[in-house]
Amino acid sequence: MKRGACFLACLALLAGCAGEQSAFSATGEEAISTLRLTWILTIGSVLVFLLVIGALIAALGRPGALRQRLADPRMVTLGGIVFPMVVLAILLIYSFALLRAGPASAGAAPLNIAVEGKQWWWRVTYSDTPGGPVESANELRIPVGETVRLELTSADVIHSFWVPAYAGKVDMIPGRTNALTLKVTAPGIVRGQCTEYCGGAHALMAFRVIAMPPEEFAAWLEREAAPAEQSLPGEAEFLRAGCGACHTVRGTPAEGTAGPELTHVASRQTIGAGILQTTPENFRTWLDRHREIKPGNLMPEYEFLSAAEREAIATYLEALE
Ligand code: HEC
Ligand SMILES: [Cu+2]
Repeated sequence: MKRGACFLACLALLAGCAGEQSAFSATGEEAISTLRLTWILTIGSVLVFLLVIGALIAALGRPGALRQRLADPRMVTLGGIVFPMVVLAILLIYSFALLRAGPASAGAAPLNIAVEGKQWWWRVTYSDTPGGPVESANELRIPVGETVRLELTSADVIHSFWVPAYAGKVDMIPGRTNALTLKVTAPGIVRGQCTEYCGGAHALMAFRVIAMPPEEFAAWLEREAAPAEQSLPGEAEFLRAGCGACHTVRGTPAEGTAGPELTHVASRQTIGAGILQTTPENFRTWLDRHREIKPGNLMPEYEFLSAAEREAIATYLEALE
């Protein structure tokens, strides 16, 4: 009974290892090779452990031919010195080769995307776009099968960029630009998370990475580069409330940069850096209760707005596709 419960508890724990934010569901080249190394090391060390324990049991057992052979000095040299040296040397060389820094595939120029960590969200800039850089936030879209070079920086304190399904984590350090090269092998949506404590809302600083077929990515980027539709209902209320002091909606006078850019916020998957699903309802929830949902975040509260103004602003946000 007790053992059954333990087993179930272990299963529940293991379930946490799979899914959208897991190094065990690797689809990026770097994560795939790291996972392979993990399995080789894990299985290899279990085998060696069993071998040693087996020899120990044999040596402790009744005298016999096997025990005689284990006591042979040559066995000590072979099993105790040569065997570990050979195994460790092979593993060392293999892991050096695996972890060698550099682009996943030389040749074709990588696609450059800048990601800036900020308390407590991510600014994402597609630098190589024909019409000039295109800014977005809290969501990274990349083409499958192409080499993508991320330039990781920080606007304030140290953050760390980690998408377990794609690659190892890289710190974002003020005053430095760290590069991370990604090459993703399959389309899909995975989750990433800040992994360096960066203050109050650190645990609520997540993002999505969406790997898309290259044609879809190109079409998406073209749409993303376009300005927002002009004079949408609620635009006037949005501007009057002062949201433009911190947020940009391209094509309108809103040109602030202290908060995430909102030109196409309704076509992103989440609001609040991976915290709320993007739905019409959740734009209202964010406006009304963002301090409750994401304590400490740097957007001011807007309780002084009338219900009608909030409704108009939420309707506007919803239309920013
Ligand atoms: C003082 C600057 C400031 C002002 C003014 C401001 N915001 Fe924000 N806003 C932020 C910051 C900072 C964030 C990021 C919060 C976080 O996720 O940590 C944010 C996040 C958001 C988000 C979520 C975006 C995303 O991609 O996650 C929306 C939507 C939003 N603000 C709408 C508004 C609206 C509407 C107004 C006006 C009523 C407004 N903001 C006024 C700073 C501001
Ligand atoms: Cu953090």
